[in-house]
Amino acid sequence: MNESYKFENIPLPYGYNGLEPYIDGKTMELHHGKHLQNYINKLNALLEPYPYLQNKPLDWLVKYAYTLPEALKIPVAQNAGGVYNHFFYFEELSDNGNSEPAGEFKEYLEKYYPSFAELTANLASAALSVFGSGYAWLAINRRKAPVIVTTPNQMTTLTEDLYPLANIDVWEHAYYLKHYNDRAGYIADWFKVADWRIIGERFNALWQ
Ligand code: MN3
Repeated sequence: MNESYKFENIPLPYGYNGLEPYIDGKTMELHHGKHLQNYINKLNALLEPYPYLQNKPLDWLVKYAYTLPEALKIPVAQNAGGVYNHFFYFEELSDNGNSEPAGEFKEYLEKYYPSFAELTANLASAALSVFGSGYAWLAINRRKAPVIVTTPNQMTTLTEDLYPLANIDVWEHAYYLKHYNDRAGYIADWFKVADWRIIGERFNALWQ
């Protein structure tokens, strides 16, 4: 996530219909083309009058938004968070079907979770527990242990010094057209399209 101003949307590595039947094409089209694009447009507009912020990478803006001038703090946190969280979310999904952790990532997780099913059950339970809009995350803490946490709205884990591996967007715009109020059904479907090979690459990149 080293991009900086002027931010542009990243094309999906799969078609809008690529995640069906788990996540429908219309939801993906609106989520990527409208919701994410709106965060990108707002972030660019916020940074446009501030050249000294235009070379800051996205993860810096997310992490240090609250050090910015008063008028920028909250809107930059919200919109940089919205861009970061969605780039992260769309990147980890794939049309290659279900997959599980492999290699060193699998061995690492096995030290902390008796089974992959237990990890996914805990992550699903966290996603279900989010009150209102937000995310559930699998992240790595400073002791290099995995943690499952939730964040409200467009907050990230970076401000907590937790390095994210995966996030489940549980804003209603992520699922309402297909799943209506059935968040649990959407979460189960998220696991059908989450690509643990990509999540494992994020894990590997943390130690380099
Ligand atoms: Mn979203």
